Amino acid sequence: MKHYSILVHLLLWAVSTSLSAQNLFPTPANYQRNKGEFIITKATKTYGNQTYADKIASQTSSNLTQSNENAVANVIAFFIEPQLKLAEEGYTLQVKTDSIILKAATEAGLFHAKESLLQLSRFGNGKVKCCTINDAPRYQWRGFMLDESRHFFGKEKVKQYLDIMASLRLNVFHWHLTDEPGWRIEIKKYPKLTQIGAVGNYHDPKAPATFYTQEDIKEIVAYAAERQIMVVPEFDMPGHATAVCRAYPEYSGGGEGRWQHFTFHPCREGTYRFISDVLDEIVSLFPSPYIHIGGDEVHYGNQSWFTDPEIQNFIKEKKLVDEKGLEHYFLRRAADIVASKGKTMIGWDEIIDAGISPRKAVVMWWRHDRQHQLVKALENGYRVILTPRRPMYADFTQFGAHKVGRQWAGYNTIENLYNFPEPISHLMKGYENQVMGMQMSLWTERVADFKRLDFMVFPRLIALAEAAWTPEKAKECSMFMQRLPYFLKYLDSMDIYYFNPLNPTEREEPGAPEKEDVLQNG
Ligand code: TNX
Repeated sequence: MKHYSILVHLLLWAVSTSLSAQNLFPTPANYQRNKGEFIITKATKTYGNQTYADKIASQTSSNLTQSNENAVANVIAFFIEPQLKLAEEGYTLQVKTDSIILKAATEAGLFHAKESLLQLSRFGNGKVKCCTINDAPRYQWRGFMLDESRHFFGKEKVKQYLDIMASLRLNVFHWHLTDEPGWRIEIKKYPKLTQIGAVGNYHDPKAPATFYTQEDIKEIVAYAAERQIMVVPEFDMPGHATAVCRAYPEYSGGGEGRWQHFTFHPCREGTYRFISDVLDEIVSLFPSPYIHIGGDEVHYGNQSWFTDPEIQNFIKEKKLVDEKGLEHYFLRRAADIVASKGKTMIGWDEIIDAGISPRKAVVMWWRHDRQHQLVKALENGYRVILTPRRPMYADFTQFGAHKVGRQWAGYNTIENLYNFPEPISHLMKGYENQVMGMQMSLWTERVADFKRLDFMVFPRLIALAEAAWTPEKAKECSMFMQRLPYFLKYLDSMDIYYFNPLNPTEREEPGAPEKEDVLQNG
């Protein structure tokens, strides 16, 4: 009988140990539950051992959820100790009944520790169970991409998403600011980019100009940096350049019908000067070491490259063989321009074939149906970020009955995102060090308002955050789905209109303005 009760006790302890990890998104690498709890009250003191730690301490103190129970005087202390042997961005969090100690070797690590503590306090209603956490991310690149060319959402919405990203320990905001319907960033040297290029959106080509001023950009970049998030801008070229070429037709590479002005003119020096000038302003606004230059889907709109005598002569003179060779020439020039400004370029997986040195470029793998492109990128020495359409594109639907959004031999459920990248880890065997991480990407052809934006992003972004942070051995999808309501409640407090996979018919699927869907599966 005695043995039996010890066994029951042990079992209950084991269950409570794993369940009590429930209040953290993403699940930490190591969590150990200890006896007792720390009660946060008005009297709880916070302090830090140096300037940044002190700043984090005071931010925490104003954001903690307090319990209405009493507690003995207790303290929360933040330490930056550069000599600590912790992974970059790693941290430890020790909760005892009378103290909580958070430690990291870097500012990013301490910031993540703080966000963990805020979640523990929020989801525990001011009571934090005693525990020891040793945490560090699986991947250094944990990203979210938002396309604001197809539809524009503005500063306040972006800030709200940055807040949520910070809570989820996501650290890269990839900002797709230029594409066919609109150019969304003020460039002082080329005012027509915003006077003309910013007019219109995906469903209404005459919509009034919407864009970010340089002051707005600085504000967002600073807001993100405060939250340990890097903002990586994308200036898409040589395709998806329609908005630029409408404003400055002298740089247009032609194109036909619907694809008129889709590409840059690939053999005029003026084009490269223009790109370099624009990048000068972009580089001065974004401290990120990376600049995304797109490079995708050129074949949609380069019809004139095949017929224009100037372009055909250029191909012959430069011995580029054909239009593909010309595309690769363009990409090499773009890579050199970016490198000349001290930055590393990122490009979609088309760039692998352009002969750019892997020291100069990082590849975003997006064509899930072309796994060989991923393998080739790795074999050729490129660093890679994983954002394959399946399961990482949030413009795909997430539930069988949903009608608005993309599908391609299925759709992207929250579980699909959570379980990534395990289904393809065999492709990356031996090249793990070149895999920087992954991101969920939201294209907004069919997303025109906040309601639908929220619905497509959440809660899949929470699953992405855990997939990118938590080591494989600590990932468990069923447990994640059980814990999910805690975070959904937090999203409620921010008025986020999320899809609830635990009760899929609870809310209506928001629609999008009608327009013939011209997306191709290129
Ligand atoms: C492909 S992903 C694109 C985008 C579209 C998206 C829609 C990529 C590099 N190009 O221009 O918005 O599909 O899913």
